[in-house]
Amino acid sequence: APLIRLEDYRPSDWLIDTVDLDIALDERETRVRSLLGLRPNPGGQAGAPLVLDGDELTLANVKLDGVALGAGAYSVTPQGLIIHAPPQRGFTLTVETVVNPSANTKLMGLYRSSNAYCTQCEADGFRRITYFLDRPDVMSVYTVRLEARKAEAPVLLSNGNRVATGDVIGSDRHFAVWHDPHPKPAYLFALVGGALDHVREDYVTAEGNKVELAVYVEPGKAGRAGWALDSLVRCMRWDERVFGRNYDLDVFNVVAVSDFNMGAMENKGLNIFNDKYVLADPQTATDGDYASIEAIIAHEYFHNWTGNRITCRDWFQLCLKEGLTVFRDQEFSSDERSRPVKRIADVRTLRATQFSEDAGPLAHPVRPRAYKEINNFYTPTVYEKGAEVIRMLKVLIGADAFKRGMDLYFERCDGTAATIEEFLACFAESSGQDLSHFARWYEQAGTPTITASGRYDAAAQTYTLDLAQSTPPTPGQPEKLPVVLPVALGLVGKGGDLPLHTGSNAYAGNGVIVLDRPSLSVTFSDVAEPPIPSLLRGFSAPARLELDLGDADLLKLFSTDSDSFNRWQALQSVATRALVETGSGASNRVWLMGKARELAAALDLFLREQAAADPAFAAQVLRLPAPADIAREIGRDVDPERIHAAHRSLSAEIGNALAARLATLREALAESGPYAPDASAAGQRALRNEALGLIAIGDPDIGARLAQLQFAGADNLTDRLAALAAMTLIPGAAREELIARFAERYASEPLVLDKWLMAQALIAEPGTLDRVKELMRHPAFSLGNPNRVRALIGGFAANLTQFNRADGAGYSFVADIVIALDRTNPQVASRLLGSFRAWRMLEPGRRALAQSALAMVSNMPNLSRDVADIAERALA
Ligand code: HT7
Ligand code: ZN
Repeated sequence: APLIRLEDYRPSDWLIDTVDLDIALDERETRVRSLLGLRPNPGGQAGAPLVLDGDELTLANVKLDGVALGAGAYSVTPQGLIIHAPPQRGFTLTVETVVNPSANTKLMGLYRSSNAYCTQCEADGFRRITYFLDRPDVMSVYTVRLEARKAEAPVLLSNGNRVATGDVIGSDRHFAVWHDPHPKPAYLFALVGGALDHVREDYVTAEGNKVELAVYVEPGKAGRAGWALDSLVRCMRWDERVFGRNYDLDVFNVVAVSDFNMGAMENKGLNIFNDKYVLADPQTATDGDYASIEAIIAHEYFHNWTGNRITCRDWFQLCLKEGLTVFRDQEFSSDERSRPVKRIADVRTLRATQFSEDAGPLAHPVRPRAYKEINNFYTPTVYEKGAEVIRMLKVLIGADAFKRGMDLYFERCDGTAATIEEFLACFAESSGQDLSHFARWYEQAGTPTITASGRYDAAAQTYTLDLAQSTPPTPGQPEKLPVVLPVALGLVGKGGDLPLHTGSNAYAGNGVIVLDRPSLSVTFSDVAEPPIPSLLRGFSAPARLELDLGDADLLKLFSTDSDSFNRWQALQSVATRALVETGSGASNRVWLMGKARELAAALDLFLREQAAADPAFAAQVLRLPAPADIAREIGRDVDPERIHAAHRSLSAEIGNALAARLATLREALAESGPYAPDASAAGQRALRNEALGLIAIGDPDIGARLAQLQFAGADNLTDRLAALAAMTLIPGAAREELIARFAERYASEPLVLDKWLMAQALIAEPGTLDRVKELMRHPAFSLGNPNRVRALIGGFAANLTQFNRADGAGYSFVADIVIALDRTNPQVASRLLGSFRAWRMLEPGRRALAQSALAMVSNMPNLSRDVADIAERALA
């Protein structure tokens, strides 16, 4: 496949001002008539042919200004339709194509999910519906007439406002016409047709416009759509209040479908969701699901301004909409819930997904410079690191200048397909700062390491902090330059934060040092006592921190730091160090037990004095770094079994040492009253269930008894699933029995059974591979549904010890599935192949086996572009 490069961007030679679509839905032969209003682009190349994109289409006929084109006037290729000598003026092109939605297993373009018709057009699925200039900088006004059998599809939805409906006289069919007045790129087009139930609510914007909101779901599931609708209303108000953004159509529809490649899609006025991120009730959704639904509903809604009104000039600018919109959804959730707890959860995700991507062969800049398959660039780097870049920008220029910059961006770029340069220019203007160095964050891949050490001079009453940065090489970028790192800090004395006085011009004045060069020293004066530095507060930059602080100082920060994030981080750092030492073989189990006792003592005090005040925070504190985090920290010659053993020993020792405290805590937190999904009740459950996990590792007998009791007595899925998860840690007949009971109870709930599949796929025991193979034959599993694949096979690929089995059987199994899946759904296959991203850091035996599994995939004939691209880059 050709490499597409940012530097080769050229404006389109043609523009499409209007699109009139007439779509007659049929399971196997959907007819699409498209009338395009075209004109030459003054910024393009005059006299150029018209090259329309197309993929797997059957062309029925093509007319120019209403006249059928002769055979020599156009060519059809597997990639599209070329009109050789179009008139150099405005004209219309009518193109009729036929597509087969039932045969579309790639879930891109028009496809069937359950019994409904739906579409997914980002990034390049529209060309699978009709021939088009399928690029984001071609923006058009759409009018869409949908027609279908009334019985099959009583609901017909598209973008914009509904302008007409009616019956097709003399037939069993009906139609609806939708008009979207906002010009948009083709990737935001959507349609839905089917027999769907819905819940609805009227909404009046801050500007006084009435909007009909609705959430559509499969028949019988409307009772589970309320939380999504409620979340929608709350995020709409929030966007008005915080970003001054009002909604701009008369309707806003959300549709949940059960076959979807990603989480959701922000099609203008018609968001289409993976039903996992819409459906919720206490019996079938966990607290985590409620939080994800709230966040993803908000994310897609926020795209209406950051993505739709202002879209991307080209796909290299993907972070312009995704990074910014993730930032916006994170802020919304922080305001709705607990800001520190949300930040901790986001940083855990960032480290687990983005830091590991950055450390391996698939590392790439937030704005990549080249790609073969854009669908492989919907990555944690573009999304999560992209959001971190916006967060740093806000810290660097301050909240006021950030707000003015956003306002300027909305005003200046509204209705355009914009670039990162145009975005940054708004903040340079609003802040008066030169952001050219900051812009390096978009170009340079890799996670910087900040090295910090401090010196106290008692006689001079000064404290000097030496900071340095370095970024390891990444593919295609062997040499790295310094980036702009805002380091939020405090100097913690016995009675709390000491005042910060310094003449250094690296100090921004708001508790932030700007480390924008290879190294710098900052001296603080009037420091009356030796402080403990608390650095990178709130995780002010997406970097690794190497700080020369002993465990005793870190444990002091854990108990006294005024920054909640760094309190949590301090304890994590002590645990990480202990696990890295033992997991890399540098220290033994006896040494680890000493560390476990130190950690347990600190945790005991914390739980006694503070857990009740903020259970959600306490739950985060109790959750140790995951084995995969430790593997990443070790970084080379990783032995997953040794890390797992260390992790288990540490958890067991802490669980044992805290057994009495954890039991008391669980009783104090016992559920009173019916389930409520709010953050406070969820925080209590989170703490109770973290405690259960630790108890179960420490004392399997007590753990099993508590888990069984909890399973039997729970009135909600969160507690039942936590009981199941605790039992998966304890091999034996009782575990198998609970697994069977869970499956019976939820036999008709695919989304719940996904969690059941995943819980089993994550069991860190040698029998898991056989169990997973067996589960592939379970009626709950299907290779055709992305959620099922992600739960069972994706879960297995995330199982550090079993995916990385010493005999390589885990690699071969996943590789075989990637190859099988590639024939039907290349996007899901290539994401699964991404599980190999950390193979180079493994010890030599596993490394060789992983490499040959990757090579086996890479050598398969007829691979999709998606899978070939990942295999090639992973092996490079
Ligand atoms: N913007 C959406 C991306 C998306 C997507 C991309 C490729 C293939 C399928 C897809 N479904 C959704 C999701 C979002 O970030 O909001
Ligand atoms: Zn998005």
